[in-house]
Amino acid sequence: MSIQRTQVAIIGAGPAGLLLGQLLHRAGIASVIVERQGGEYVLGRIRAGVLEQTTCDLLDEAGVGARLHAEGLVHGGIELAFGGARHRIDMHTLTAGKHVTVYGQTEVTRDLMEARHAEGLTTVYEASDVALHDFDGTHPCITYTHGGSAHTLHCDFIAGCDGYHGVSRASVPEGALRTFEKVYPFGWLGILADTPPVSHELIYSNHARGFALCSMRSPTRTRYYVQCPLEDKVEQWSDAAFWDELRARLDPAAAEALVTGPSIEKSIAPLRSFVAEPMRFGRLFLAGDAAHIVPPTGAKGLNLAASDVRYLSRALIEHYGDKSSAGIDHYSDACLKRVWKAVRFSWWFTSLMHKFPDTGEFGQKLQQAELDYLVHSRAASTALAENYVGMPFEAAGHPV
Ligand code: RFL
Ligand code: PHB
Repeated sequence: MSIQRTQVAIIGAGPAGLLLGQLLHRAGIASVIVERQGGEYVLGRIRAGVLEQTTCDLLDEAGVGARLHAEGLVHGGIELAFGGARHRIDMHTLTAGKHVTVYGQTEVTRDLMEARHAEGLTTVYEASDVALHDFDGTHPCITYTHGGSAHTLHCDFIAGCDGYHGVSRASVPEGALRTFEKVYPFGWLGILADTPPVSHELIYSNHARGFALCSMRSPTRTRYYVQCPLEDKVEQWSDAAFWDELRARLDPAAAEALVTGPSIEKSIAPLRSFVAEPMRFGRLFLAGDAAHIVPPTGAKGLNLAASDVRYLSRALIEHYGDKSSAGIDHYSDACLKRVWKAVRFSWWFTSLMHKFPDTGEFGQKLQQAELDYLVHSRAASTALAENYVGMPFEAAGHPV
């Protein structure tokens, strides 16, 4: 049995936990990260690929932006495919010069892990039975099992960065939490392949057979998705079946240009919108997927995790530096304002682009009318572009 102490105990070594640890370290605040899985397992999860400018800025602030700037692909637009043609949304022009960067979550996680390792900071991988205690008082702690023995970590604060299925949100007493949820009646089947991207920008396709997305990780590695029934199992989908289905959902020019190859990874993700309120309980803060989930259509999941971490790191730095609790007290409200904007955008974009089993031809006609309006109205295109590149933060740290 070992007993240790740190300032901030972080549960979860995903992008939220690692980024928080790095930002705190640079401000001289000590943290220990406790993670259920091994490091290689965390790196093996293929997830998000699009970073907002504010996320890139935060990675710079954390001192891990070098490879992102060298290898990240700057995108000033996206393409919407429907009715057999593609239409470009020029985000760069519509948002007065903003863009997104295509850089995989795996790479973000790797950069953060390496920086943490280089600084000699503690991450406990393969920790089991993590439990949170006394976060409603002034002396919280967490307990866990590692290497067959029991450990207690005393701390000032606990950051619950342990994702949707984590222990942190589940530790909050019933009745203290309100949850809001929408489950979508389909999933995304995704594959990763070493093939050149079909287009130099992302293609979001609305098709009578269902939604498709052509994304990428580099000029030689693609990440493609097709909407699939929730019941589908990954084993049912051969590579050939995936490529046929993707090709069928693209406009003729893209279908013709599509280069196929063996998949490196293939997985199915369900789509869900979920928010837990509030995001703070005494000395416990929830951040990232532990507090909220969005369907991936708007590419907001990872960016929201970064935005929570931005607020939380600033709040804790203010607490230790200025002895002020203003940031801590404002944390939940500040995050949730931004979270709900991303939840709305992701829901809207999902609703516009997917085939819904229950809305029938009427629903499809409405989607076609809205898509046509969207690509021909500067006002509507601007609303999409503004949300896609990410909402700005106000100077005072409060979201617009
Ligand atoms: P993560 O990445 O889930 O990390 C949480 C970490 O906590 C660990 N953990 C525990 N550790 C200790 N004790 C416990 N009891 C624990 N329980 C869990 C986990 O092992 C894990 O390492 O959450 P974080 O850091 O908040 O980051 C959020 C992002 O990962 C997430 O928002 C995005 O990846 C969402 N998402 C996508 N977002 C996009 O923007 N574009 C995408 O294409 C996209 N695809 C996805 C996704 C999320 C998926 N999930 C969660 C199933 C595809 C999938 C499959
Ligand atoms: C991805 O590259 O994995 C990706 C890109 C954009 C999205 C979702 C996923 O909206």
